[in-house]
Amino acid sequence: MSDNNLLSPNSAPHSDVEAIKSRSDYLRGTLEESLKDRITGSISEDDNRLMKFHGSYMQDDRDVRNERSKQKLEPAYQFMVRVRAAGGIVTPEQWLTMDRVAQRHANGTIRLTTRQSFQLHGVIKWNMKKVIQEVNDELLSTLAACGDVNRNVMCNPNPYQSEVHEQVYEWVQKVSHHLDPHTRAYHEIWLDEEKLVDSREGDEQEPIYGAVYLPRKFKIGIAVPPANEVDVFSQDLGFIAIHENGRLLGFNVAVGGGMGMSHGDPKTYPQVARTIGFITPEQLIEVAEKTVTIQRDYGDRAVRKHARFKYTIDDRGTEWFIDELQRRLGWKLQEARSYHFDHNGDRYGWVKGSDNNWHFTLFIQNGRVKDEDDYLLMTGLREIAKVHTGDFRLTPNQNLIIGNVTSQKKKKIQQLIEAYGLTDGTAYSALRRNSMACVALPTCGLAMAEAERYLPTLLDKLELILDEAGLRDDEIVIRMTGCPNGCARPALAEISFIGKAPGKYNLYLGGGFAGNRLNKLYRENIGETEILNELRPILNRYAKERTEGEHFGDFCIRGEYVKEVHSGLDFHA
Ligand code: SRM
Ligand code: SF4
Repeated sequence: MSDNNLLSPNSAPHSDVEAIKSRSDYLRGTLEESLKDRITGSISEDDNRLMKFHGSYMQDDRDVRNERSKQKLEPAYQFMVRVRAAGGIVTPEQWLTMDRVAQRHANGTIRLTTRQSFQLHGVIKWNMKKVIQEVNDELLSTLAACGDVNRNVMCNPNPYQSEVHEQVYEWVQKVSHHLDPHTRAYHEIWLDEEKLVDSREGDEQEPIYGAVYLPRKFKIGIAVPPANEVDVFSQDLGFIAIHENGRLLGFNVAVGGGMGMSHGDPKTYPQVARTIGFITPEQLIEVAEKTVTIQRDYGDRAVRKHARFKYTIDDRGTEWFIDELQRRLGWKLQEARSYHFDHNGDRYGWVKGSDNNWHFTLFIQNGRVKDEDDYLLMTGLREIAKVHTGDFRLTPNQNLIIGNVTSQKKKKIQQLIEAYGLTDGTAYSALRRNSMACVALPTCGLAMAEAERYLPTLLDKLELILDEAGLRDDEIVIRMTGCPNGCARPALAEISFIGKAPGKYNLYLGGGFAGNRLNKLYRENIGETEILNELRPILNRYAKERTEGEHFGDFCIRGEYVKEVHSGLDFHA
């Protein structure tokens, strides 16, 4: 669409959230008072909006919602706390802190997220300050983990291409830091730091975001080909590292991806980012900053459902964006370079980096780190953290890498892995190893169906079909979310389920194996029996008729189960 006749969406009346941000005094609102209020375990709706920028959401335990309502009790209010770590890399000490905080102040589990962050669930209001302080004491932060700002910057987690990975990670940290909010509110409210600025006197400034921040969340990810674990085309702004013989030459730039949509609203859709050119490493920060400011100025502040960067780009056109970006930069992008992605899943088990350090990728079912009677995952990781001298790396597929293990330390770590039976997933089907599910029930207020708690059971049943078809070791990417917001990036999976109602899912097929193509709706609103009945014949036919190296998603298109989707604009067509 040409931009000539298009008014800035900002000329329409702004949404309520814009008003809350605007009067919040750089994210302060009445949060401090709300946290001190002893009458309720909740905070006000306005403060809850602001709380997101500080890295937390108020939730209630949906498993007990009806029961509590019958007993005329207020919902079981609790808070989810999200802790950011650029590129998902943390030290063993930071891991131990997350473990301790989870045991003492949350529900005793740690959730590794699809954006390489940590989530704690079940923190009560009275413990919020303690949690955030302990996290900050270990040099981690929750600021900007949520909210209308740049979120955790993602990066390929597996440093097997050590030199180039190190160079890329440096840029990940720099861009993440560059886009951090400047407000002192976080330090004052949570860390009891002195009020150094008088925001009312205009001393406080957000040089990149401005006083009302962005119209909506913004996400950046950097991929190092041939691996695309970060699903770079799902990002608002994606960078694809172009490297040669261990040297980073620069990045291809891709813009306007995103996964969220709403059921029954075709104006909302998932989209893949479009590649617009190549830049040198030194140009990355400037490109990121200018892109963010374009979205700040042109993103829709009236309708939040239409406020993501992908709609700004689709409404005005990629050419418009390139012109505006180059105008703000004062220089031109180079032509995009060639590269190749061959997967978006994790490489499990031990891998040796080109610097001779070792990295062990563990399979963590749907990212939930907890102890169960027969599997002491959380304890095992704690014991490893106590002796580990390398790092831990959260993967975008909700798994965990015990990273940078020296040859000398490898034996000790391997002993602990064996002592606790920690699994690299080899005992499971390749389908399960390539699976992800979002949190959904009981904590997510937007969930329409189960995801994390149900996908393992569905996989048990699908594995029987795979065994019959001889597909147990064939890699197929499968994802499930409890609603169409797309937190496990389901629109990029070869098979995906998006929750519609309790026990009911839409089934999508045909995504690209390396995260490079959207899938398409195949069946709507079906339960488990229908899911198994629908997938059995397709998997059997795939086993018999696939061509050499053909992936399941490609087969679903060749076999005419679904049409190929080239752009989110065709997703519902
Ligand atoms: Fe998400 C909202 C969990 C990654 C798209 N997401 C939520 C909330 C906070 C629900 C809410 O608004 O009340 C969920 C909290 C559930 C809970 O109880 O913990 C939630 N999102 C998650 C996590 C934890 C899923 C997981 O299982 O790992 C991921 C945390 C990421 C992080 O560490 O920062 C998570 N969310 C994503 C992703 C994937 C990604 O970023 O790579 C997406 C799709 C990509 C994208 O943004 O387009 C995603 N989440 C959403 C959306 C839809 C946004 C949209 O464009 O419409 C919402 C709803 C919203 O923002 O209004 C949402
Ligand atoms: Fe909640 Fe929906 Fe995200 Fe799942 S996809 S965590 S149900 S918002």
